[in-house]
Amino acid sequence: MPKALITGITGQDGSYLAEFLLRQGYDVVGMVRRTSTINFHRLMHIQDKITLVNGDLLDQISLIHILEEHRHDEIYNLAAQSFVQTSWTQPVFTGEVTALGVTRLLDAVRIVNPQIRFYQASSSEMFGKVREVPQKETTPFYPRSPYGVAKVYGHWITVNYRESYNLHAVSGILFNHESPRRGLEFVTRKITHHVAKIKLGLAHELRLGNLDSRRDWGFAGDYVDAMWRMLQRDDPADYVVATGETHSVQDFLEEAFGYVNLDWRDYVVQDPRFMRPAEVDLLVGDASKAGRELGWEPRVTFAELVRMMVDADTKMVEDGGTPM
Ligand code: NDP
Ligand code: GDR
Repeated sequence: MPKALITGITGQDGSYLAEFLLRQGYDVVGMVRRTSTINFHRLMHIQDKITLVNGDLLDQISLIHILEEHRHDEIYNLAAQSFVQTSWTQPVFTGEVTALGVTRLLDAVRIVNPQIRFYQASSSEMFGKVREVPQKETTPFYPRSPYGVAKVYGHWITVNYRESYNLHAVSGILFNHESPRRGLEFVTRKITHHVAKIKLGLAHELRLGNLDSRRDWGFAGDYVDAMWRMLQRDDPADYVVATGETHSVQDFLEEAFGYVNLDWRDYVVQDPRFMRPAEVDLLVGDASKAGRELGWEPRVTFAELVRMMVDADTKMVEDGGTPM
């Protein structure tokens, strides 16, 4: 039975990847950091099938101990301070976790067992002020946030450890991917959660920032499959994972409100608090290398994704449940 470690298992992608690896017959170990309240709500349905261990990307000793104790075949490094807006107010912390955290983990791999295959969660945010459209593996980076800058570091240190120490370390440059398990602060989930509350009469407005920015939005469940495929190849390489379609925040609003027969213009208020000091205006990825070499392609369309999220939020709000 292959054994995998997932850092960031309590997050959106971590929960989908854990489910995916369990279906592939893996022994799944998830690293969680110590918190005063338990935040395993995305994992509750599979908690008895996985092993959770304590560790933190800020503490390299904890990483070395985990690798020594569990002897993994694969590591998926999904842990990060992943909210772009917060990276302006906590730039140093973001750098410690999202940039230097990658080095701490890579170096633990080098020390404990350089045979472990390593996946780094790189991001389309690295393209920032885009140098070409669509963006592919060879497109130069121009990050526009402390988060994007930290991810560029994480990306290059992964490439560097592959080239310096011959590690099987790969970097997946994933474009935005969403789901009913997306954090409530990200724009897609913020919209679908508000649509559900407005429809049910529990909210009356939605305050947002820039409605013109365009993103390449896919479904998280499709994207974790690409992560796994990257580690199954004997020849480590980096891949862009995207749908190849781009939509504005306003398109997302139209699709989500329209689905429940409401007009978004009646509810959305633009609020400077949600504007960013520097914006990424347009992202759209070219995932043809992943298609060719990994046999990967996205399955869920933009409209299906929006509807899936609105349906899930409506059910959750109706049931009075806790957000995933
Ligand atoms: P989430 O924000 O949902 O999850 C982040 C995870 O990282 C959480 O489990 C969090 O733990 C954990 N974490 C944060 N800091 C630390 C730390 N110091 N030590 C250990 N764990 C920590 O992110 P997603 O699931 O959306 O994304 C997964 C990864 O992919 C991230 O690296 C993100 O930057 C990257 N990415 C995401 C994209 C997307 O569209 N979703 C696109 C491209 C890249 P806790 O629950 O305790 O906070
Ligand atoms: P992003 O996602 O920054 O692309 O990072 P987010 O959903 O936060 O923003 C997308 C776009 O929507 C605009 N926007 C708002 N965003 C938020 N969060 N809240 C608002 O009220 C709002 N109004 C407008 C933003 O300005 C932006 O243009 C995500 C994260 O998952 C990263 O970790 C990941 O690396 C990238 O996607 C790819």
